[in-house]
Amino acid sequence: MSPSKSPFLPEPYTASIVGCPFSFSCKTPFSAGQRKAGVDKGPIHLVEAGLVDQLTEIGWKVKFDGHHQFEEVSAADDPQIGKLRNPRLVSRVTEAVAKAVGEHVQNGELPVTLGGDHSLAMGTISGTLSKYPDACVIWVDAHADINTPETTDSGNIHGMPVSFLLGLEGTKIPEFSWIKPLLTPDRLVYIGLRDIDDGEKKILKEHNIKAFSMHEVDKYGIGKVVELALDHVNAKRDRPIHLSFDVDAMDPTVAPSTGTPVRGGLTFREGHYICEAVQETGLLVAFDLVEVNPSLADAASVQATVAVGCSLVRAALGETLL
Ligand SMILES: [Mn+2]
Repeated sequence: MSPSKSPFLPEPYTASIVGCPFSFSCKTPFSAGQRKAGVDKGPIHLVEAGLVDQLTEIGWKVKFDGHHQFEEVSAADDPQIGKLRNPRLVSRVTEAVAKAVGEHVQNGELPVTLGGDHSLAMGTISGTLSKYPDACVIWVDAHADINTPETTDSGNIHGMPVSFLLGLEGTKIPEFSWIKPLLTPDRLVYIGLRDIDDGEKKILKEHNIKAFSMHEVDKYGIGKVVELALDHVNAKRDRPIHLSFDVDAMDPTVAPSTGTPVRGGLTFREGHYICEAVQETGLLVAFDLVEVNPSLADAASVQATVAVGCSLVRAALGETLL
């Protein structure tokens, strides 16, 4: 019951919880005046469920200074840029998250970011790359989140963070110029995909991005998939790893309370295995658990999703079964 030896983190191992109770998604198109970003209580629920004590029990020093406070940008001051919805708000919040995560990694801490929607990864991964520019990213998700401002249908930025991190065509938007596109396609790998837009499929192919969909999880088993994923982004097992885990990668029967559930997802054990195997490498330097959204289901489903969320974080930080 303790974290693996890390070549990157000084002892005592310290986890810093970055709680981001915010969601920028808009389900239906509406005019700028009516637009409203939603508060997403997922991170608050995870902390209230005892996550800080749980991580302390498995050997971490845990820092948690309360949930992240967000700057307000009124909808009237934040009209669409092209198709992008809430662009200034998302940019400002994710830039602040990048700063917070960047400070934690500079301090030798492992940031555990709880979200909130996956646009937050623009911030978390930028923060990680500010200290570890050669870090690789394992993105566990039902969705690829790699639309560009040009390929997106919805305009929701939570479907685009990866394209900004890679600096793909169409992402050079002045409001997001703070993002340094340090990530390269060869240092990114997906696990769990099953709901990919046509435009995204094209991007994955064009940039030769390695992705293990649920088809490969079925075909090879999760053990082999994680090994192949690590071989791809981290062949020598010497690069820092940023694990960005969208709870919607899990099957909706396991984690029902999330913004965009897609059936046919990871089982409880498959999700945990990914976290355990990454932890075993000793190379984890940052972890995101996002899209736990308790406003979207009945009380029992919310409780189940929050419990799975806490359990995945524990697995990523070194809770072992034996
Ligand atoms: Mn996602």
